[in-house]
Order: sequence, then structure tokens, then C-alpha cells
Amino acid sequence: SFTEQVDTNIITLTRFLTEEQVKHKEATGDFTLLCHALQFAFKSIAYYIRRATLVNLTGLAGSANTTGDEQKKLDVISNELFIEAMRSSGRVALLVSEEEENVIFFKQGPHARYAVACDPIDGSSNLDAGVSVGTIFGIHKLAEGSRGVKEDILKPGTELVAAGFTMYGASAQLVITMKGGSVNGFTLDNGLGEFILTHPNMRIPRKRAIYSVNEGNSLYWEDHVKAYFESLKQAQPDNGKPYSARYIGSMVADAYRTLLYGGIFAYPADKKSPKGKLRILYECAPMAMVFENAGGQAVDSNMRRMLEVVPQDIHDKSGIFLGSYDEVEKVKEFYKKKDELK
Ligand code: P6P
Repeated sequence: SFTEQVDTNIITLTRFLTEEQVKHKEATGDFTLLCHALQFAFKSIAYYIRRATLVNLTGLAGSANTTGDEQKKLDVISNELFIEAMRSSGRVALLVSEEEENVIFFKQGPHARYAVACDPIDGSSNLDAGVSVGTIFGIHKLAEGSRGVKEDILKPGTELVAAGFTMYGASAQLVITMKGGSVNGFTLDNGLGEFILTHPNMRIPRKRAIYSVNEGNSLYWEDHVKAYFESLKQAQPDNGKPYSARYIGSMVADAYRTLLYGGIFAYPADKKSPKGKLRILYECAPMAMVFENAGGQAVDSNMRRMLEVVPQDIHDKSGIFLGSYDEVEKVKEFYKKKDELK
């Protein structure tokens, strides 16, 4: 019959968040409301990106952001959208955005118990080329009694209450994980305007012969990093084949592929970027939480667990190796030999 054919077990993000909330008796609903504001922001950004080329939003806005890159109109719109969505939720005391030099403090009431870090449009330099870009976010809870100060967000990723990203590709894909929880993927149904659970309990393959790094930086890499990537290009003992290379240059797209297929993504600290390029609060730590909760690993250039790295300031950067459990173990093997490999 018809009902047997139709998959009626459609779980929307809204239903998923409510089911999560009722699992925690002490839940006030504040976190759920914050997540509704997040999903509103993602839907709105997805809308603008889908129309970007049509309404010529991809030109330069003429202003430059704190990190000096030329700001594209979509960066500006997405950043403002995200800020307003967080402010109007009434649950966010402070926000760190890649596009804002300083912390944004919202004048809020007692319900504002969260600090949010975000990169509203990560990979925006690829926008004009139609490459998938994304929003990356991390959510911290304020310390007891705090009204919201910078220190509330300068914490290790182990204290994140939730993190994830939305990739704006053929359809918008949201990946979200909560502290100690699983990783769940949702696909935006543009017709309904609903995120539908399409990838429940995502688990990254334990290993996969795919590496994702900007080889154009190899001149600046440390010797053990060069030796590691060279080793991937040799015939591997298990099947006699070298690894495949896949690099998009948009972290959300490279991370999403690595999460689905397995492999290793890396942006090592090097002579050109001694502290690395990717930012801890809104690129490295949220991705590290997603990958760990999916059974993978994330370490910095000194092989420290990324989630234990504590940023000193809001735009601090780090080297990062992110991916399948066994693939990160291989990096550690080369790191151990670093003094021999000089
Ligand atoms: P490169 C995009 O600008 C970004 O911040 C990340 O999304 C991406 O992984 C990285 O930089 C790409 O950097 O130096 O390889 O162009």
C-alpha cells in the first residue's frame, strides 16, 4: 500500500532538538531556542548563497575584515544575519565572529547563558567559483554566575556544549554534535524550509587512503611533515597503491568529505604560518569535536589533542591534522621520528 512505500519516519531538526531536550529533565529550553536561532541563520544564509550570482552578490563589498581579506558582500550579509539571529534569540551573552575584530557582547537578561563562536562564511574566497562554502560554529556555556566575559569563550574545546557546521553545496548540509553525543547530519529541503535528518549517527571510517592538504605549502613544511606526506605517495604495503589527493581549499567542504569517506585533512603550522592558518575557536575546535564524536581524531602540529588546546585570544590559530583515527596515528609516528628526520 502507499503508506508502506512512503518513509514516514521523517525527523526534522526541530523534532530532533525537542527530543534531545526532553532527554534532559533539567533542560530549560534555552539551548533549544539557541539552536532554533542557529537553524534560522543557516536557512537565511543558504537562501542568499543560492541567489548570490543571480543578484550579483559575489562582487567585492569594498570593505576589508579584521584579517585583511577583501570582504565579499555575502560575508557582510551572512555575518550581520548571524549576529542578529544570535542577538534576537535572547540566549547568547557574547559572540565571536571571524568577521569581527572584537567580541560582540549582547545586552541580555538572565536567559543569555551561552557564548557562540562562528565563521559565518568559511572559504569565502572560493565563492565566485561556485565552490561549497560553509558556516562553522561552536557553543560554550557561561561559567556559573558569569554575566558574559571574554574568558567564557577562551576555553578548551573539551568544554564545548555543541559544535558543527553547515555546508552550502547543492543543498545545505548541517552537521551537528553535542557534548558526549553522536554526530548527526541534516539536509535542507528548500521546498519545506526544513532540515531533515539524512545522516543519523555519522561514524568516520577508521582509515582511508585519501589525503587533503595544500601541497603548495610543502616548501615551508617541517621535515617530518614532508616525510609523512611523501610516504603517502608511495605504494602502500596493504595494496601497493599510493593515496589519492583531494583538496578543495574550503575547510567545510574538505572536512565534510573526510568525515563521510575517511582520510586525513591537514593544515600544518609551517615556516610561513608558524602558528598555523586555521583559527582555533571557530574552525579547529568545532571540527575537532565533530570528528572525535564520529570516532576520528584531531591534533595540532605538536600532536596535542586539539580539544585540549586553550586559545589565548579569540582569533588565535593552530596547525591541525583532522581525520580517520588510524590516519592521525600515522602522523604521530612521523612526529615521533622528527629529530631523526631533520
Ligand atoms: P589555503 C579558507 O580561506 C580557509 O580559511 C579554509 O576554509 C581552508 O581550509 C583554508 O583557508 C585554505 O587555505 O592556504 O590552502 O588557500
